[in-house]
Amino acid sequence: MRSNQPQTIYLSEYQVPAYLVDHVDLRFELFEEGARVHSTLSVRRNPDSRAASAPLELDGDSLRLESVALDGAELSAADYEDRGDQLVIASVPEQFELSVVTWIEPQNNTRLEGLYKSSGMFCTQCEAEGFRCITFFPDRPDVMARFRTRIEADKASYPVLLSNGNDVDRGELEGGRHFVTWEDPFPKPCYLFALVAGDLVEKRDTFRTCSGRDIDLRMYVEPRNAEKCDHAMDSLKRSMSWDEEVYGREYDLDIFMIVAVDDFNMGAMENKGLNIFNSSCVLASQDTATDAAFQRIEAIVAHEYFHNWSGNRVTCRDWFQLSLKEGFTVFRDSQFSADMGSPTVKRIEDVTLLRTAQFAEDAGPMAHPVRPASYMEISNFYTLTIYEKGAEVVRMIHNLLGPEMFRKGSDLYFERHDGQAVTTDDFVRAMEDASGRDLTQFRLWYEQAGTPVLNVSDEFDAEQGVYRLNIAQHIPDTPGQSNKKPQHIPFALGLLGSRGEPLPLKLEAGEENAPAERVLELTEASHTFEFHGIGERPVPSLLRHFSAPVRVNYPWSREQLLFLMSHDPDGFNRWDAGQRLAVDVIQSLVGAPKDAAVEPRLVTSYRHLICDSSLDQALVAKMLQLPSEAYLIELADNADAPAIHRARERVLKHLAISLRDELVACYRRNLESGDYEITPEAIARRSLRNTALAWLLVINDEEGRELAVRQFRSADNMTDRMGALRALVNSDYEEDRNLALEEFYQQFREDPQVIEQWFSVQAASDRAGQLPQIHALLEHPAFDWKNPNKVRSVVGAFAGQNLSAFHNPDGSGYDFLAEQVCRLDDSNPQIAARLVTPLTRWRKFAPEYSEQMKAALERIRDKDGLSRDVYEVVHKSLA
Ligand code: 0A1
Ligand code: ZN
Repeated sequence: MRSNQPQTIYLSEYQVPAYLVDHVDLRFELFEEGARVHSTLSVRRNPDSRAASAPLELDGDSLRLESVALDGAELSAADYEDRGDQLVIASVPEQFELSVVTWIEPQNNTRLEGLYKSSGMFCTQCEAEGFRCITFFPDRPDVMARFRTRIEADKASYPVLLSNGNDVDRGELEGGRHFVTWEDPFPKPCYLFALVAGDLVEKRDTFRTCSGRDIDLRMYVEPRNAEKCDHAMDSLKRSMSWDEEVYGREYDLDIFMIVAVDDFNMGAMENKGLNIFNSSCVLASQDTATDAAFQRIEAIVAHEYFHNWSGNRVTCRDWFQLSLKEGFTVFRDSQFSADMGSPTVKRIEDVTLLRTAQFAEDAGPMAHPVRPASYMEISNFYTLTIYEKGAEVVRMIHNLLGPEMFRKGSDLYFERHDGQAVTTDDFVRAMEDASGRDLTQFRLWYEQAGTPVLNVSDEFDAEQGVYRLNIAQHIPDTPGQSNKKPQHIPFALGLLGSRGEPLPLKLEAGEENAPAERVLELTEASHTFEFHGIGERPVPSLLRHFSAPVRVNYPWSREQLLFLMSHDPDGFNRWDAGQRLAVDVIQSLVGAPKDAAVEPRLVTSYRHLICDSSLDQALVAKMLQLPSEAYLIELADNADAPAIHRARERVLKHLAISLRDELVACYRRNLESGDYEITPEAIARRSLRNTALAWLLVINDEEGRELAVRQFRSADNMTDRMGALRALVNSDYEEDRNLALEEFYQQFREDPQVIEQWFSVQAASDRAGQLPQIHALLEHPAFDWKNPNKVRSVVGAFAGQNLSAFHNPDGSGYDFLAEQVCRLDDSNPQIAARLVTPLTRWRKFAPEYSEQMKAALERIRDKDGLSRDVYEVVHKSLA
């Protein structure tokens, strides 16, 4: 059994493996009542290991050991020790073959790690430590082996049998069974192993690589999903050609397969040649997927494909290096998405996620560096810090080196480390060696946790014509880290004159041809920069494109923000100025008397955005989104979530009332006439008309109601149908809301991915998602505790998005979450540990909330037999 005695693992204690595995021969006998796994490992002592006579230790988890043989001779129980989580053989030769037979029960595997069943098919999830749930093995990424896998199963129930690499043999067996053998020529860590067996339909396509090889592309899905593959397949082909063009990376096997499964803990998995996806991250049709889902699918398909180089060909030495593959691959997929659509909009989306969720993580009890120094349960470290902040760190290297040097660096990295398991330091060294730049101080981004804070002040010396900018940085303490060193921060900026014109940034008097944008490199605790030849006090445009993942404090006046909203040449900063203004206005109304005035200039600026159709409509669609409650809470101290919710609602209603006619006009102007398209322009049109609808319904506008009902009934795509449904659900039109929800359910009851959306639109709404209604959703026949997507769409959406209900002052929201976490802890600890997150932020909230949140955490802590996953999160949060 899995050990629940949590043990901390330290990077500083890393040792090379004592034994290496060159080859793995696997044979799976799959049955309804379980699976027998025959494994033969070709093992040799690692010449680089100093542990000369170390025992052989193989990891295992929830395995029934049937037999062990060494070089063909069966071992007796006295020759080895089965410790449950390890198989230990004290004495082994220099080189040998070890054969192990284990029995596992995939049909009872609710953790969804290792081999399990989902909707009747067998599938695997081995990252990070799932392979040990299949057979005994040195389950660590620096042991790389060639795999040969034979799968045997009943032919009628499981006609499709897949694993990594190429299929090299197949045939019939007695009793209606059959087999297929797969061989993967590339050595890989066992976390990249995959197996699928099921009754699936196959969709095929091909891709011709830059060197003229034809790659067989195959998607495997349940028959009912056969029509939902085109978007993922097109995204895959776009990713393959983008990676050739931008990174010079060609695909290496002859086959590339994607499988969709309904029960999956995460989004998708990059197993070599056989990517496995959560159905919600790969299946799409106009009728069932929103624009956001189409874009997410394109990004995730690209992400998993890009891992073939950044992760598979060059992998991680140990799990502390996780961001080596994840940070780099997220950076690559965000570059790809920017190239496929609107770069500014993509940047806004990435930064919104980073500032709302990663900054909160970095300021909370689970804060850790991009390269953590310790962990208890590695599954808890698939975090926004590893992924999103890790990507920002790579983005900063890209910006410091410039695109050409960065490409030289990535070429060198891939060439130097192909087939190896390496560290983030190896990545940075390749960048240094290719570019000649010294990134010694930059490496602190990998070592120090916490979001740097930049305090910026300025002064204008009219006499000298000098504008001075003072920038001081400090990094807040985080668990186990204090007194941090200054980091190397690229800080992009521009200065605007009073007519909005960009001013040349002369760092020395008389400098010729000075640029209008510069990237200042901050390396000290504080700097002062002088800009010469400035005739009047300029408006600074700071941290353009969000050039570093930091918080900037500068005493903006509302006047300056309004000015930047309409004049900043950097689209990202135009949006950011709008966000800062809206934050300022909302914050000033938190706890204010009911009749306190809403800043009239906010209305004027939004009117301008709504009415001026010459503006970039994709940017306008983003600028009209008010900062989320989650972001406002992240920015607050002693947060009072219901008060923040009320203040935000007040601003929203005020804007909607003041701009009512403009909203109706905007809705009509953006009505679709032609066919459904997923271009940035069409997405912006749908976003604008659905925002207009949502705002109109917030103020119970009768015309808005009619438009919403009509759109709901006549929509030819899910974005519009969901836009109308969400607007009705968040309105006071209770009858229309219930009718729409019922109609929607009846129309899509057979489609689990759509029903997930139906659950979450209710659970996230303060109207439809109060606790009694949430309980009703959990009792709904379509709800399933074993399906992580359903759990996320009800429990996760309630605690993560329906913030005024979750933070009900009576504490009922916290009790509810604690109860669901305890319930899930036994069946799926990974999901349970992720669900705890909202409670871990207890220190952020005002005492009347935080005390009750803490008490809920303590109840979870006291549960009998708590999993290691939840133990780590809860104990660190209470420490
Ligand atoms: N490597 C995958 C994500 C992933 C991570 C962990 C998993 O199980 C604990 C599953 C998938 C990716 O980055 O896409
Ligand atoms: Zn990844």
